[in-house]
Amino acid sequence: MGVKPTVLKLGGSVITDKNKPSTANVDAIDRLADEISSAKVSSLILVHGGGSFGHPIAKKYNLTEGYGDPSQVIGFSETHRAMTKLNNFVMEALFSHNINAVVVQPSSCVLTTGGRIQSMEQKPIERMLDMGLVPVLFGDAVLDSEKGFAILSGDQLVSSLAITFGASRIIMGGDVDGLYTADPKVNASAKLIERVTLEELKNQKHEIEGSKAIDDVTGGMLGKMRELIPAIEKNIQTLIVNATKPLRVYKALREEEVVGTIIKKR
Ligand code: IP8
Repeated sequence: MGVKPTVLKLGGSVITDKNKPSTANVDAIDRLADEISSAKVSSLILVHGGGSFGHPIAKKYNLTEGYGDPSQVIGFSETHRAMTKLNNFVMEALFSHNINAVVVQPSSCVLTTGGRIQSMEQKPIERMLDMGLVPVLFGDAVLDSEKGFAILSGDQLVSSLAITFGASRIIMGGDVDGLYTADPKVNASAKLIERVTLEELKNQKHEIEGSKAIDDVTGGMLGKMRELIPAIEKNIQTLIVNATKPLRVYKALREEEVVGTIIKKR
């Protein structure tokens, strides 16, 4: 493989309206497609989350628990269908901004064991990258050798793709500016952490987890961090930016100075 790819995640909270079931934020998706197109990254893998498409349906059918009852099978199908609907919005926007994107559906090429990626069809993605195509993956319902099925998060995919394809960096586009010393909504003295090493983060994590007040806002972020640690440990620099704010993703892709949190191994 040639140039080391960049792995970009667009969070479900950015590309959907999390308060309205199955509602895409088409303006945000279009703006982000424009930013990705303008940034002209030479090798890119895109992953997006589920937001108000995948999550409510996966929850309704209790899919994270795995297969327990035949009535859940339709839930697998519906969750995947919801994700392909959301993916369509993303793909249309990418095409309209002249990005050579190709969908890679995780339900068809990833298997998990106990919810963790066990195997992923690697060759097609490798070839796509060589061809200058942009593979687009998303959090999805997948088949699991222990649980029957599982919900694979976009975050786990990001980490795994970055390691498998030797990514130079990961950019996580979410709905907050980055990691904070405390919950900025509760604690006025909370500060954005601009740079942090894995070691510092691990210590920090215990402090944060010990504080109940911070749980709500950082809970999701800590879950993300847990998934990203294996990639960061492999020296893949990770940057968290606020993708709801214009040009943050663009600047991150261009490696320009941008508000966010850079996480390095050391
Ligand atoms: O939003 C989960 O992906 P995430 C996708 O990245 C589904 O956690 C199917 C709920």
